[in-house]
Amino acid sequence: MALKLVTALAGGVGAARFLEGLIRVVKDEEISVIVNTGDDIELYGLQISPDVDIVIYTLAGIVDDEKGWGIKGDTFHCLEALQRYGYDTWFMLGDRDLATHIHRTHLLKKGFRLSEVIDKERIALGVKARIIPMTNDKVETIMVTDKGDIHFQEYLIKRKTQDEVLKVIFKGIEKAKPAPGVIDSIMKAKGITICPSNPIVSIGTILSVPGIRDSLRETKAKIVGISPLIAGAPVKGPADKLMSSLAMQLQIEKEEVSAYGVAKLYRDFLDAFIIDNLDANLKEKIEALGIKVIITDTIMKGLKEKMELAKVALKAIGV
Ligand code: FO1
Repeated sequence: MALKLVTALAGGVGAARFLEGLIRVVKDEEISVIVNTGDDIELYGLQISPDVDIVIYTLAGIVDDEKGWGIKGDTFHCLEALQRYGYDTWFMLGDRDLATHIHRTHLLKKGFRLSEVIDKERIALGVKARIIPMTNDKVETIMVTDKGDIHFQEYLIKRKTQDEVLKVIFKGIEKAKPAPGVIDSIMKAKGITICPSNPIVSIGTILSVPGIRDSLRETKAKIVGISPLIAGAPVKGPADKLMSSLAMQLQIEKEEVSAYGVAKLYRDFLDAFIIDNLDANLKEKIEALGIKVIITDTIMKGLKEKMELAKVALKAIGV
């Protein structure tokens, strides 16, 4: 594999927004993105990889900017028709988006591996950055809740995070192998960024694939994280809620549901951590973990802010 300059670990919307800035300040061919696939779900016989699609659609410039997922201007005729057949259509699959899932499922059935399918998808959509799933094996993020075991997408979208989460299981993770290129892109990168994604069900899932966390500890590349929490809350998603419910297992205190708590979860491999101006008071505490802290504006309102944040991250890893 040709050496890439920057490798990013990514979940969905937050990561994609950061990467939109990154591809504008470093050549996109020089970027490898390792994406969470624990959120993947099969619906209507189709294989859906939401985080991968969010990253690819965003970098291809076709994402629905407002929602952060799906395709800009998409229609939902197919879903409406499925509803008439009696399907519970809680997962909003647009007509154009469905083409991606049909294509992916078709190729997987023909025997291509997920990483090969994703490579074809990003090339067809004109994305030059390399997009790699964390694994080609099936891993499912299951929320163990007071109402039973629920797939992550069902917990997030259908049930709107209303259930109390007792535990998170990454079903299949013990046997999962990093996809081709994952370990190499960590070991051979000049620098690594941990995108502002959910530390439990996005980055946490990637880190749980056997071998990935060890390679982050071993690589000579500098590693910078961007806090997904600002003043204790995420821009999007249930990161704070999950950190609070799972505090004991994560070995953090409930009061540590903050950029500090996230830094603690990554302390064994992080060189530097970017936190928001609003969290400047956490600097000393995080530095006491042995992590360099950079304080800046991390709210990515527009392209300018995304590029500024990417520049700060690149400086931190010496690229
Ligand atoms: N997120 C929602 O909040 N509601 C949806 O109906 C929904 C559908 C959807 C379809 C395709 C896709 O690629 C993503 C979709 N997402 C939807 C986003 C996604 O479920 C989550 O944001 C991520 O999995 C969390 O990273």
